[in-house]
Amino acid sequence: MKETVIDKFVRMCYDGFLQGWHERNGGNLSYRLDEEDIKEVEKLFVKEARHIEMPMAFEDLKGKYFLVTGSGKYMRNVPLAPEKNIGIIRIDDTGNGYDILWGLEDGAKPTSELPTHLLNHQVRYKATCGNCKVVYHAHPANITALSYTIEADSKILSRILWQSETECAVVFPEGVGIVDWMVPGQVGIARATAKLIEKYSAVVWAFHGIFGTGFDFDEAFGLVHTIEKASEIYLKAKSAGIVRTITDSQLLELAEAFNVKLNPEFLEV
Ligand code: 2HA
Ligand code: ZN
Repeated sequence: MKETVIDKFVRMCYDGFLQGWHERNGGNLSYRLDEEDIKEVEKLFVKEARHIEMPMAFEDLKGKYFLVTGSGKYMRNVPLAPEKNIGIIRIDDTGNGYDILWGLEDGAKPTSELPTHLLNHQVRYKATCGNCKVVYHAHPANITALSYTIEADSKILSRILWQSETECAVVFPEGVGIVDWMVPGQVGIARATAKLIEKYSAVVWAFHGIFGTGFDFDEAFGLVHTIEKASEIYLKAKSAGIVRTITDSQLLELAEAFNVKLNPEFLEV
């Protein structure tokens, strides 16, 4: 049977839980629906939608539809009752509010990180010529642990990741951004993240977790998975004692072989 867009969303939520990235109500996911997706789900829309105002306007997202996880909801429970734990919203014509068209039953609201999700969608949409549809926030242990071992510097982080697993430079040749510790769930951290997500497909939140984006669920999940794996390898190698690593000229060889352009600001050759 064909997997619907809601099925794919639910599967990603649970996949993240199985990885151990969603303790309690940690993490959240949003997906921008395209025309085809909307046709698939519009039969589910309620007649009288709940309307909610937001603390800021999202001018470029007016009229866009998003599947989102619910505030305070556990990723672990999403497959048991999608209509209670996730929902579909449509940003209204002012860009300053939204209507809940499906799900988030019993008065539930979208994720507490909605400002960061929507701002990331807005920025990434432009940066990828409309390709980016998924924004994913997770709390993987190794990425978070790694953020305690370095300054909050995107170059330092990106070089560590590129050097920790050969695949990394190919998967994120532009690097990975990092935002220093800030209070989550607020407009300030949303703006700081959006500034970096313009350049990087993923941004680490120091001492907290990561935001990863992608044109589909596989790409966004795979990106976070790759960064988490590289972080794990780095921490293991560091505790065993690093005696050598992938060199910059090897990174360049890799970039040539896989036809990607590494961010020149992060190279030292
Ligand atoms: O609980 O992950 O950042 C949701 C979060 C907040
Ligand atoms: Zn979080």
